[in-house]
Amino acid sequence: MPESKRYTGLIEKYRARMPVSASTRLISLGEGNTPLIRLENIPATLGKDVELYIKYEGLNPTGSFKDRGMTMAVTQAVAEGSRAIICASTGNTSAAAAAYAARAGITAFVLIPEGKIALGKLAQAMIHGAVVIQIRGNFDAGMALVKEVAEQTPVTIVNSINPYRLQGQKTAAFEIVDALGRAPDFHCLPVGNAGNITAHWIGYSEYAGQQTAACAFCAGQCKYPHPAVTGKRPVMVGYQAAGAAPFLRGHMVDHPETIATAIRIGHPQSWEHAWTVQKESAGWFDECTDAEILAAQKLLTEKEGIFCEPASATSVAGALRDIRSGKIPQGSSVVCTLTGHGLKDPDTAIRQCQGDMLTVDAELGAVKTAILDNMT
Ligand code: AN7
Repeated sequence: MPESKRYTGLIEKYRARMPVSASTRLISLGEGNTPLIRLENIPATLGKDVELYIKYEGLNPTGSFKDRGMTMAVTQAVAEGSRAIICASTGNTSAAAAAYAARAGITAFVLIPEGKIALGKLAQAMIHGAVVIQIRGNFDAGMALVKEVAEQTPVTIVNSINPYRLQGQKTAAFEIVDALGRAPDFHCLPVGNAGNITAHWIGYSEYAGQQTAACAFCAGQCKYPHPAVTGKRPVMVGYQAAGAAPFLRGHMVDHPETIATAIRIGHPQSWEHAWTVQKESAGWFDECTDAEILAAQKLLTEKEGIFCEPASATSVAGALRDIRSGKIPQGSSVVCTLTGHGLKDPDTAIRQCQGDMLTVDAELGAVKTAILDNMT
């Protein structure tokens, strides 16, 4: 295949809209270019006429949307001569940081809350050779420590407070508009630190030829003024886990709790940006209980064949509720982002299915009975 046809990642794909120069060494693992899957079975059960799409970000190289931001943040860190990156993480950022640091040949330090990150993510951070520092505290405590330690040691922060992260993540919005030929009417996302909802808004705004106060790069004087691709921007809707829902409480939450450990965050780093997104897009925030989140995760796996981690299912749990109630009206096109792959958290998946497995003797009659008893 000619080299020019090979997909080589989102910076290369959207190079004219990314903060790189012709000579920048790109640190890429072929991230982005994820499928936009139209749901076929779930909408029929709602009795509502909506076009419902899933942006399946679990298909990125390390299994989450974090790769979009990390390719850009690590590319920039290397361009600046940094030898080490650092992040606090509920798991996915640490997995992405570990992989992209390995690719770049630099060191990744990751601070994770002890006992509160999903097994797959821990495996990733460890196998890629990151220096894993477990803290006896939650993500918010880790984030505060990372900010302090980065002032006293030569490390580059790659959490989403690093504006290059959002520049990478904005490409998800570009891909959606490129795939649909227009922006959707509604875009629903799970919200933790609110970096991703901010990044999507930056992307949609850029493609619409409009500026947003949420973009550090275009505040007042866009560094990347580009002709508009579409005039329209979606309504942005952010869903939080009920036990970790500062945007619903209207203030920071000190002891966040949810089974969706990826969004077990009480002090969102993009607090101001997210409110800007809500106002500029005329969107809203809402919350989902752990039971609703797990039910949406199971529904997607059983009815559509799509396996995401619990935090990701929050977007679908919330969207289905708002479609049912009519808050998202009939005739709308809706995109829900599934931020991470289901295999990230095998423990929670298996716990959801206790008793669902049959054990029989290794014998034809027993297997045949098991089949005939369970035909649907
Ligand atoms: C699967 O990895 O914050 O609102 O440290 O892993 O942009 O924070 C993860 C966040 C949603 C929330 N879904 O996104 C981390 C981390 C999944 C996630 C979010 C995360 P933001």
